[in-house]
Amino acid sequence: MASFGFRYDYTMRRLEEADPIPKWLGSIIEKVEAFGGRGTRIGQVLCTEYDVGVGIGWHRDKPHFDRVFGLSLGSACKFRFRRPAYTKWERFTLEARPRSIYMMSGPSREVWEHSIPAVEAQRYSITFRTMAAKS
Ligand SMILES: O=C(O)CCC(=O)C(=O)O
Repeated sequence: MASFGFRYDYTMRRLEEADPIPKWLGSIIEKVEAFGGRGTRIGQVLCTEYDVGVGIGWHRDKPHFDRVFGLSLGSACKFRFRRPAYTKWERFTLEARPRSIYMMSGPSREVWEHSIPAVEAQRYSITFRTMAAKS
């Protein structure tokens, strides 16, 4: 896992500056920003490798970030969402195909949690985040 721009320090529970976003990501970021529409400025990038059997548990991304874009590479994965619905969970699963991108914004960021079950084949993701406005 490698963070660029900023990284969230789980021990200090705060955002820290990380290495600058590498130049080779520049043309991909341009495409992500175009996909995000006017005013989209990516401030943080996270590159993640999922070995066979590795996934990620239920969570929402930190509030320091606003929108999250995820580029899937390698194998496909089930990108699961859940939100509380009375005594149960309402669920939704997105098939994140290789070379596809998803965007999480609004309720998918702030209300729904997401997780990825253990992958059956190597997967990589590059996630791109815009920064939340400082309050
Ligand atoms: O690998 C991904 O596409 C998403 C990873 C994730 O859940 C996250 O960065 O919050």
